[in-house]
Amino acid sequence: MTRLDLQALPAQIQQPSYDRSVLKPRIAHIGFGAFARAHGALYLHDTLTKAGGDWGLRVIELFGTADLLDALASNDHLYSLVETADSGTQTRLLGAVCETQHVARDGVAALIDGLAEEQLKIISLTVTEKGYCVQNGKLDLDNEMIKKDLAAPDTPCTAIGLIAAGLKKRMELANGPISVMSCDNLPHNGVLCATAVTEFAARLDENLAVWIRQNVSFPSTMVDRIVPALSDESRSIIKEQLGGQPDPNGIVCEPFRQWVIEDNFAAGRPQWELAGAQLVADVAPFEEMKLRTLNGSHSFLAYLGYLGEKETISDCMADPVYSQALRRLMVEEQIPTLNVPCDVNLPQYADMLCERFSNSKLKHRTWQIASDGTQKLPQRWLHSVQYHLKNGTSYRHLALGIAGWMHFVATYCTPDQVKDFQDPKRLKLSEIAAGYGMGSRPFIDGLLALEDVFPKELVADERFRDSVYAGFAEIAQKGAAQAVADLSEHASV
Ligand code: CS2
Repeated sequence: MTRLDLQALPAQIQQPSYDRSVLKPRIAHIGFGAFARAHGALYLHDTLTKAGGDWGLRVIELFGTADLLDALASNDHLYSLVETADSGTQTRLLGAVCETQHVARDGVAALIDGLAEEQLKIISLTVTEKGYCVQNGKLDLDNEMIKKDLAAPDTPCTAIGLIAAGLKKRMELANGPISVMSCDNLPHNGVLCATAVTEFAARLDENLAVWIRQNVSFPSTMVDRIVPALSDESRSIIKEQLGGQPDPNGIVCEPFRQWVIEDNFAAGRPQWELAGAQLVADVAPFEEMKLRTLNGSHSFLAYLGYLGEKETISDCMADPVYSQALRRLMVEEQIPTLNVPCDVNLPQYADMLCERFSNSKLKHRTWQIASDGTQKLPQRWLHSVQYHLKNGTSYRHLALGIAGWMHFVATYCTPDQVKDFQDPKRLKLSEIAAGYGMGSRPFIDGLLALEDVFPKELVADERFRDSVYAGFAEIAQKGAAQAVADLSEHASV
């Protein structure tokens, strides 16, 4: 395994200045993908830089192979973070991780034991929307992995099953309270995570569910940083930054970051505010703002951009047709639906998002963001559509976005491509796509009948169905790029 030669790194690369020998795993993070490496782990690193202390991070992976974690361990858990924008690039080595666990390497029993350790005070997770196995606000008992975990709770394969097993052991050992903190892009992610874990636990043992209610807090958070999946191009940027040394755990992201955390920790927390995190009583308005404006815009550009042959978000932003449509989506259709604290300046927030999306160094692929649409659409678009239907206001950008998603499904979720299509409901989607002719109303109706994506009362509204049919027909006739261009022909509301 290649080790980073710290002495040979270029002098400008900052290395951790705090005493890493005292770090203990006091936070266990499940899902150490690109985002977690560039976000939570950095906040902790910066907190340790300011205040020292022993809040170390154990990172846990439930899928894939242990290669990356092995490489991390052999580098004394150090890895590089490259923050890049058109205005410049900065690279540093992060040092908050002090332990790794991979289910395939260490065995699930070790992971469960680890979550029960008394010194551990927080379990955090980035497992994407689908990782919570929740449907319509409840634990999805039809989910195959949940069924499997409920039948064999000592060998869980889901994050929810693992957390429940760890909490059970913790209760049995009387090792005290703990917090479970979701860091995924879901509204009320703390409540959702609490629901999934507690409902799972209640099916195993009612006493465990009671213990969880009394001893475990589930703070909600709003997390934000654009971190594209690692590509060959980003690997070369990392290597170049490190003076020619590769770092398999290195990561490239934008300079911006934000973390709003509900200050509700059952067993203490690091002083993340020293690293710029906002600790608040209610995260909901921040979550809603970010999900609808940032993520909602991302999904709009992902589907309509990919269909219009734009490879990355910055390619979309470089095309005035797309960037103008995006601004109108935000200003006319998303911002009016929000209720934010009075010190948040929404027009400024929208300007900043446009600037972030235009970062041409990032190469954030539209195809990547287009993944898992069934998990993303409700919180990014559909709540806003419901607002507009109620108020009689226009939502034509949102309607075109929904139609764009439908075209994307029809085009790329066909039976011969379904295995590469990223969505937990891909089989269902491909059945719908195969069952009806492309562009037919029954195809659109088939998608609208997915009740956990499109709320029944929304689909029952004829105005909504008509707007989606119209958007779909427009894309079919003119292509996505022209349909986006024609959005500007309508008067502003
Ligand atoms: C993106 C997010 O892939 C996606 O769905 O919208 O990962 C986005 O980049 C982050 O939420 C930014 O904080």
